[in-house]
Amino acid sequence: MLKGKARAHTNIALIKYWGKEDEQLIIPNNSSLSLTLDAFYTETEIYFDEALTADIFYLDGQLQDEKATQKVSRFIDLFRQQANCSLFAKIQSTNHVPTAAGLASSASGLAALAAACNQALQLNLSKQDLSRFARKGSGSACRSIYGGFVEWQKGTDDQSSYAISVDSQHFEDDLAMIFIVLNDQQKEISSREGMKRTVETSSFYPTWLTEAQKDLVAIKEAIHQKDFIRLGEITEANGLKMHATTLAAVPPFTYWSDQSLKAMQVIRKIRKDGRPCYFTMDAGPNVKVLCQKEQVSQIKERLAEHFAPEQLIVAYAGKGIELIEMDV
Ligand code: 2P0
Repeated sequence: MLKGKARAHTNIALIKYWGKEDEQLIIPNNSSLSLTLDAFYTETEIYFDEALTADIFYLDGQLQDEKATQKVSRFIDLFRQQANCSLFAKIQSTNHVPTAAGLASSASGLAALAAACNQALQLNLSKQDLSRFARKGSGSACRSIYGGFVEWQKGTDDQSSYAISVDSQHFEDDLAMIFIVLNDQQKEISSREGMKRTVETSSFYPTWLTEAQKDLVAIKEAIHQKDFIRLGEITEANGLKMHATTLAAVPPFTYWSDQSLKAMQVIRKIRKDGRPCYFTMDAGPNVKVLCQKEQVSQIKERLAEHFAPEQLIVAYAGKGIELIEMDV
């Protein structure tokens, strides 16, 4: 039996990945930049075993159906091919999320699975190759290989599209992200479906691509200078531009709910009152607030005037993938 176990943390993009050049290989149309966080992570163990006659996949202790298992099987096939291995596998994956708030992430899940496969099949893949493999499971997963600030360089093909660690002189250690959990959205459009529709139909999409490129250059400069205000301004503006593309899609859609808009207003007000904080959103209604570590308790106190304590989750910069020793 071959076995491996790994942990990966989720990441939140400050410069968003939005749209694919190649849907099969998951080559993005724009480079992105994220912060890996400590509060949400996935631990995955995998056993390749001669005794198995099919792959079996448990998520949070629950045996998964054929559709979910097939998705995981196809991803593991990439590693089986590389290792010339034909064994079936048992996969046990656990998402560690502070509340049952729908924050489980494909980024940490696919990154942990990639690292577990790498260990079990003794492939000795470099971080760069592991990032390439994780990318083919879910784009944002390629960034969860590393801790702190991470840039996914879009590249042009399978070999050249991967994430790298951004040298920040530990700037990330000064930062925090407060999650405002809002589960009031009516209908989910997956990010995969949302970005596809935007690429194909949104008249704003070409502008998004030129703006994302400029924002990436500017945010790397802000990180280099450890300029929090600039970092926050670019983050907030870039997220808004991504979300603007969905309004010009055909048919139009938005991930924002009335509660998301309320959260944005509250954050602007806190900022106006002299506490620097900036929001960003992904393919759902939750709002994430980027702030400095030293300001977390005051900002959280202000947010608590509008949101219940269980809706507010504080995260700090997190680590990249870690291998975990197995007892058996
Ligand atoms: C991001 N998102 O950069 C962007 C911003 C959502 C909004 O990456 O299709 O699950 O598996 O590559 O990585 C979420 O999309 O999509 C995402 P696929 P993924 O974080």
